[in-house]
Amino acid sequence: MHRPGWALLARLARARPWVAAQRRGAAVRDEEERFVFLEYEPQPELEAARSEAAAAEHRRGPAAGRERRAAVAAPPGRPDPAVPPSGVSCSGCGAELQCRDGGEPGFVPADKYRSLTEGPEGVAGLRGAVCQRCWLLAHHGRALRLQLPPEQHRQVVSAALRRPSRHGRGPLLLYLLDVLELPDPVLPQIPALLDPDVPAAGLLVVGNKVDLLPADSAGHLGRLRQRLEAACVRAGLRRGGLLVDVRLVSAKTGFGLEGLVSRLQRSWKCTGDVYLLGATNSGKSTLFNALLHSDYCKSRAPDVVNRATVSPWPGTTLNLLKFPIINPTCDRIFRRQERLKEEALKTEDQLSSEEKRYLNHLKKQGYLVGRVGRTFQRQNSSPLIEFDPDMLSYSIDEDPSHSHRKPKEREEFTYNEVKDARWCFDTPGIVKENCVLNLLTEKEVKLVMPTKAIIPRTFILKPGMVLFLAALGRVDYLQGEKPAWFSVVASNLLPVHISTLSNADALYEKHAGQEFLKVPMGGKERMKEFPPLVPQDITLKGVGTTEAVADIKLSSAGWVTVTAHQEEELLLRAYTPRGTELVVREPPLLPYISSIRGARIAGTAAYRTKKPPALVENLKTMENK
Ligand SMILES: Nc1nc2c(ncn2[C@@H]2O[C@H](COP(=O)(O)OP(=O)(O)OP(=O)(O)O)[C@@H](O)[C@H]2O)c(=O)[nH]1
Ligand SMILES: [Mg+2]
Repeated sequence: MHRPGWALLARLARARPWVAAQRRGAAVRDEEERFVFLEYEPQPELEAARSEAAAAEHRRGPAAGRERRAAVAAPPGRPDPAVPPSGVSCSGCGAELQCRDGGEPGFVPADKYRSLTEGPEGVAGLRGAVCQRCWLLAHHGRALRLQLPPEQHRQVVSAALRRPSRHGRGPLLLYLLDVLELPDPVLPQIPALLDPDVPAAGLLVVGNKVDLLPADSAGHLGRLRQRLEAACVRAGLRRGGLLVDVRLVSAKTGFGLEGLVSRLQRSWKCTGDVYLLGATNSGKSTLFNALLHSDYCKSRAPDVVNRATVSPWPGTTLNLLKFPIINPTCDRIFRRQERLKEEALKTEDQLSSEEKRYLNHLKKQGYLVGRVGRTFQRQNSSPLIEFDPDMLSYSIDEDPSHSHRKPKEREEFTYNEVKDARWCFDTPGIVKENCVLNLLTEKEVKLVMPTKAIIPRTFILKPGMVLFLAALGRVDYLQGEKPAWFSVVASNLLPVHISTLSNADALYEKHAGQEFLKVPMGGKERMKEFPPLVPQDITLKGVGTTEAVADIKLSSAGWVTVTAHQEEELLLRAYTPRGTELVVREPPLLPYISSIRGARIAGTAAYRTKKPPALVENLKTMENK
């Protein structure tokens, strides 16, 4: 499969990011080119996980994808079918805890279940516990195949929104979407989820994960906001006055969250319940956790309510989770404003070493970072959210199948604290149909879902050249007069290959399922069950060499932004796996993305990559964007 000398080139690539592409490109010009850059090399733990998965796949032999997912992490604990369901919810995913059936949501191994319920409290002893699935997701990053059917997710959400309004006011809907997924396929479905007899008080659409996208020019956030507004208009949400605002945030790095809290407190105070809605994986639980550690919740809530389970695997949350919202009295708003003013005057140097460390950690993760503090908190609590949402999504630290220890004593809300409380609810995501993630195994999902700031990769292609994004997407440049620029915006862990029309089919045939194209993984057997790539012809007219004309979105695997000479007509053919959606996004999300590049790598179609620096809001050093 590999040419002689490949190992040496890979080593060189680690030493100097661009060398592999350069040397290999020079050697095999007119054949396929593989672009390996230092920043695209998997992290050691991911690589270890990948090899472990590959070895396991190999040992296991042929199996249907769905079975394979289940087999990856078979539940180790024993069930006891005689014990009735508990009526207590898992604090990570919301499913009802039970020990009857290891294949159903909310399962806790029977031994563990008994140890938690044998005290005087009975089943109440389960409060604060998590199911085995949440435990495996959080501690081992393993996904049990315990997803609800897509229709059930929708029913849970719809039933919650149709509950009679409690405080004489309908709920506020906080619809969260992943900006990388624009146009969000679930956004137009919101009206159908609502009951005309329980009118919502308003809809706030929040574009999440902005930390992943580099600023392609000044004002890029303003443009992203416009794209978000346009998506809302297309989804018919401007009609009827339901939509009140659109905002951009990063639930993971905190960017925009203080602004969101202020907006919520200003407009809704504490008049009704708030529901976090959205497609699976849009980041609802990550936002729930961030708000739980902000000025938005009652000061004791973080001591009583556990963090929701967060994972890159779609369909993590299975039922409602909630925390009580604080009443933003005049005094509280005043104290909060004072804190925000004080914090905005600080420079990075004035932060504590702990804060600095945490900030630097976030700056490595994303391009946009925000500091989320707490004004109303108990003395012993920490002033900042200090957790990595991917690694420490909740705090249960024992193995539910083996430990008999009870979790540490939990605090409870008093009657007065909850009797008139308004709640913020996390909800199960609405499943995206035609999404490539639905076809992938858990290891593959981890490579495809971008977790760190995306570094754009730009190539200059002539007609007759082909670009592969792993084995999940392909773009052929069929006809045009001049070369055009193709910028890949996708997880840094997915490889990009450049080939020619005459070699492309053979390349895919030979390497799909193998390490060379990386995803899917599992060799020929895996590819037997994986849908073939299907083509769609696209014609575009260039608008200039600095501004892109369109994004070709290859389902949820990422997209390719095309920049071409003005008036230049291009005929392209783009491919995604059968059953997944290919979208041509015009205008593109980041029209100037091709400018984020270094010098051309001699003898290849690639440019060196550039990673713009991260920006921190609420700090004196933050540039005004
Ligand atoms: N970079 C980045 N990643 C995020 C952000 N928000 C969430 N994620 C990641 O996206 C993945 C899904 O996050 P969740 O919070 O579990 O998403 P969800 O909407 O609750 O998903 P379901 O429960 O499946 O509906 C996780 O890997 C998160 O770490 C964000 O603002 N930026
Ligand atoms: Mg969730």
